[in-house]
Amino acid sequence: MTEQESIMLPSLREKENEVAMLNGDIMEQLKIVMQNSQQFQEMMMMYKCAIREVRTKAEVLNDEMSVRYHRNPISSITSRVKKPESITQKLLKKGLPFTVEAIMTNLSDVAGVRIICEFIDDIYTIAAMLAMQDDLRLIQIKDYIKYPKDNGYRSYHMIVEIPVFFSKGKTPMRVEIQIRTIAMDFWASLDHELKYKKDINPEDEEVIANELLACAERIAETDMIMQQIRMKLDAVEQHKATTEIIIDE
Ligand code: 0O2
Repeated sequence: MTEQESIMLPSLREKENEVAMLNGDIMEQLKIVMQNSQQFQEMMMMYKCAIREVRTKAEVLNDEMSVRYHRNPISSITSRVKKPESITQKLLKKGLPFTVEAIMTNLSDVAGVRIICEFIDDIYTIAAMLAMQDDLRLIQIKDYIKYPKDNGYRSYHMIVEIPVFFSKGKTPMRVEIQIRTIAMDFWASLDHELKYKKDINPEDEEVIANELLACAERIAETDMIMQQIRMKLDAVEQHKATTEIIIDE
């Protein structure tokens, strides 16, 4: 490091801190503005209702399949409305104005539903069953299971538009549906947690990223094996049922 650089660095760092503080202030103020605006509150309520509609659809499918096939393809469902600060960040990133209209037109993940399945094929079954429902408009699919992200992230994402009936009429609302296995969710939760750990130094970060990638691969392998075991068990069950019918006859 040259002498000039060693003098420059602290002041550069100070400037960066100032900018970060300024951004933090803006974020905080925008968050307050958003939370206090009636229009914003109404929009959040509408997204919560849209979430309820999607959750019900998934629960209905799970109930039906549990009666028909004697097992639950869905192990759990969680949902969330994006936090005001995350909405603000996304608007800033996309260079969009802080208006309800900009949010509703441009952001597709304000409402999010996460469906956790037991097996990989359950993901595609549930996704197909949702997609064929005629009140649901499929806007986008991102298949991070067939095409995992470079960091190892795996999940099936759908952006759908669902009509919600309010007192003033019907409003189509966008919801992001993430469908993944228990194992994929376990990995994603840890990965998500690490993103917020700001004090990791760059060398450790690289090592951790590589370890996480290796874990993602092992998890994907385990998911495949679990899937094969279940298919074998299904085949045994099927064979047993057929034999019982023949004996009865
Ligand atoms: P949060 O806190 O879950 O809301 P877009 O929405 O299209 O502008 P993007 O990133 O292209 O943005 O969408 P994408 O790839 O479909 O990812 C959206 C969401 O998927 C993220 O939302 C995460 O929930 C999840 N996700 C995507 N990549 C990763 C990843 O590498 N690790 C983990 N743990 N989750 C991921 P948010 O808004 O980033 O976060």
